[in-house]
Amino acid sequence: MRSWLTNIQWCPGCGDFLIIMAIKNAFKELGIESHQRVVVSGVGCSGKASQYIDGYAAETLHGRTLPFATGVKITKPELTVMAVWGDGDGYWIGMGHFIHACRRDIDMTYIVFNNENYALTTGQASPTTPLGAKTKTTPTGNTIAPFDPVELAKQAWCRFAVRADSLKFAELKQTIKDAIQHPWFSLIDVTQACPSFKRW
Ligand SMILES: Cc1ncc(C[n+]2csc(CCOP(=O)(O)OP(=O)(O)O)c2C)c(N)n1
Ligand code: SF4
Ligand SMILES: [Mg+2]
Repeated sequence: MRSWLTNIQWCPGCGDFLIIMAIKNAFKELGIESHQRVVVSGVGCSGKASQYIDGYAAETLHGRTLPFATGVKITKPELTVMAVWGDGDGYWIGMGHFIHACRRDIDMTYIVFNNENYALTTGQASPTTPLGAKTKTTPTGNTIAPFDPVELAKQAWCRFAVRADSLKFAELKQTIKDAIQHPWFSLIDVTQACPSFKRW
């Protein structure tokens, strides 16, 4: 059998590796088998995550992960539903879906791979790029203040909204397990390395 690593398309040192290993371990430790779960992703480097995790999967449109995942949960409530996407995907084009998913509070785990840039399209500024950061679209430094997605989720009535760091692997895995077991909507905003474009 071919390893999932055979076709991996991420750069060496990418934080995405750690996040999907934490997800895989969380599923394993909770005893949630591949036929009992679905990972829905968007478009971006992060969007490839759904291809690399065994089980049902869908790589959907940029910004539309949450509506797709919502439809899956409504029609197949017995499945454990996880939505994964990037900061550009989830916090810009998908922002409206994010707020209303918090309000609807349907049971799913929403993990944002937050590398603070649009990585697949080679490093443009995103809604979480820090002030002053130099990117392809902010060559003299970002002048638009980033927002705090965890605080925004709480304002939209999300009862499980936390930040995690992919480098703190054990904590991240435990947070994912807690989020999966939370019977409503949960957000985990995961800080991750992007050695190719995040140089701040
Ligand atoms: C509707 C639409 N708009 C724009 C794009 C181009 N596009 C593909 S990936 C991407 C950025 C992804 O950034 P992010 O969501 O942060 O994911 P990352 O690659 O950083 O993991 C964009 C703008 C697209 N595929 N579809
Ligand atoms: S561009 Fe960045 S986020 Fe994308 S695979 Fe490479 S290191 Fe990872
Ligand atoms: Mg990104």
